[in-house]
Amino acid sequence: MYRERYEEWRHVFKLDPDREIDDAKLDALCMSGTDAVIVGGSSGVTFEKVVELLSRIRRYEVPCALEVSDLEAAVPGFDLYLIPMVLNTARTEWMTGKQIEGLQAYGSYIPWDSTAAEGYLILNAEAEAARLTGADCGLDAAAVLAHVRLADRLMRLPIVYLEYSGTFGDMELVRAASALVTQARLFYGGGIDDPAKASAAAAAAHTVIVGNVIYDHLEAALETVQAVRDTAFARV
Ligand code: 1GP
Repeated sequence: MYRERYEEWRHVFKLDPDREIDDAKLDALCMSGTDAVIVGGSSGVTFEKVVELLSRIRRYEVPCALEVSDLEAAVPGFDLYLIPMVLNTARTEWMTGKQIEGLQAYGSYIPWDSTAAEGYLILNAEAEAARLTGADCGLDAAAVLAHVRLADRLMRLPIVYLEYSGTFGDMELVRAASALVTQARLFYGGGIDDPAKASAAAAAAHTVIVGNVIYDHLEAALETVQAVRDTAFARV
């Protein structure tokens, strides 16, 4: 089932198909000991770019997931498909609209055993994803936690993703969200650019996602793997 594919993940690298990465760097990432690679990005993601990146990652054993943000770029052959549903936007196309379009077009072909929805909360107003989706990033802690309950309890989404892409988030809030979920796995992503931040996020969330620093400072990105490995999730 789909949950088995990610329930042990603690550290994940997220690669953007719209950004270049050379073979040596990709080799270092895929051989780093990370639990998985997610392919995903907010803009400029095309079928061709996703196919190209997948075929390069497939030289390695590391599990590879596709975060489907654009129907045109839904490429077969991944171990897991993650479908974001943005919970903190009034623009319903990002919550259910694009998903329904996808189901109408490809409903019979979707590999349900390897497909999971992510209840997405975008919390950095400067992030490309926030601009694109019109996310309300001004939520206070109580509102964030209400969204987490909406995802975990009411909607029973298997993953809740606190997305601070581009900035390091509020770890106290992440910890509170992790404490609240009952069946969902809590993903955290945003601004992890050194081992200390990776470790703090790993204590607060079930799974930490490392993105941008891959392109800015590969050595620091690689160091986050061990930092997460050395950190226990701190149950509260
Ligand atoms: C982006 O959550 C990921 O979707 C990781 O964020 O790029 O800031 O590391 P960063």
